[in-house]
Amino acid sequence: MMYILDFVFQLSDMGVSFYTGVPDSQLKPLCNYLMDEYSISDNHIIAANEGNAVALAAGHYLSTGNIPCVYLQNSGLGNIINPVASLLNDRVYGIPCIFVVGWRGEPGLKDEPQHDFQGEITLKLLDVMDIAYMVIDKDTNIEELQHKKSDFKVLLGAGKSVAFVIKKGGLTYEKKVYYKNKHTLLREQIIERIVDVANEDIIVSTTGKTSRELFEIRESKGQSHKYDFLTVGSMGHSSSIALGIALNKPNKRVWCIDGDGALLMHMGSMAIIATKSPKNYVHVVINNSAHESVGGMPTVADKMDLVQIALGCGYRYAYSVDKLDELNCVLEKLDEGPVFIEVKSAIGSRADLGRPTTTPAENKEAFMSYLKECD
Ligand SMILES: Cc1ncc(C[n+]2csc(CCOP(=O)(O)OP(=O)(O)O)c2C)c(N)n1
Repeated sequence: MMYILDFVFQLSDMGVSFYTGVPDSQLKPLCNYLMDEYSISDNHIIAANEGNAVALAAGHYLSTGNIPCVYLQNSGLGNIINPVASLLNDRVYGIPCIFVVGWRGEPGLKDEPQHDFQGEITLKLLDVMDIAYMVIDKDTNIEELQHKKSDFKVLLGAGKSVAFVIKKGGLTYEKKVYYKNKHTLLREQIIERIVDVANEDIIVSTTGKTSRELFEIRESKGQSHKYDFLTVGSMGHSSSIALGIALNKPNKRVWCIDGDGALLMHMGSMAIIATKSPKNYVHVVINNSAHESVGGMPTVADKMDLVQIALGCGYRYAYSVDKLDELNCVLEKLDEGPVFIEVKSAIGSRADLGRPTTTPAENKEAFMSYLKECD
């Protein structure tokens, strides 16, 4: 187990003064330390997605000559492959970067199904990307890290990238960091309202606690899960999954319940949804301006006008609400889609929130059978 200050001291000895990435629950000690130490500033930027973080890091290197650090959950490795292979790689520009990767689904440890395969291929992906790595677990000590550092410095000097892969409990930071905003509506309340209005409509929910809460709301109401597709992985892609369904089931209303972090991650999808213009499409974004599911680190969604963006893309109607009665008002007069609804919400969730007790395969089967009935 490595104390975060010792870890970042070693990073700074390797030349790092700039951090960017996408938060991860396993990297909470690093993310919380960075928020505590730098907040969002010239030294630390939370990116929209991991690929963006790599590009931002490349720009930092090009303009300063300093080695940047990109942090991510291993789920984000797919998002970095393109800029690693075609920008950083030493057969292209040879831009060195230090990655810190949270290893969810590490072999031998029980984790959620969406982390299983990703966990198994994590080190292989780094090998394929020609990124040398060191795994840090709860037994790794500072001497081992110092030893590895000298190899890494040689690689970085040759324009190659390196990674620290952090197993569960690999890093520690004793300080608790609290994230809050000024809104009061709870995500669970918002989802429950949508479930009530949606009735037998189709719902596609985003990654993280949104899908967990939707699952538990169905359980508590004694309702079937067949109406819902839980996007347990694949952050940022719920709205496109919902689009694919809406186009093929034009007689059924399709709801996407999105998060602001997920929306930002692949925001180009909004343009495609709006220009395909399915009348049966409702896009709800629960905006807590945070990556709440992985600890509450901020997004930039409180500094954006999502309604203007939706209208600019071509959604037929767009609303922003932050109270239950306003949400009810919008839901009662739902018109032809595509409709966009931003619901501003508090950061937080129940401490005893569970996880889906059915498998993704069971979810898919029940969902597809239901969709068959929906013609
Ligand atoms: C590609 C990818 N990067 C990072 C993650 C880790 N992750 C899971 S949920 C989440 C935060 C989602 O934030 P948001 O969409 O705003 O929803 P909230 O958690 O606030 O409800 C993150 C970063 C992931 N699953 N996939």
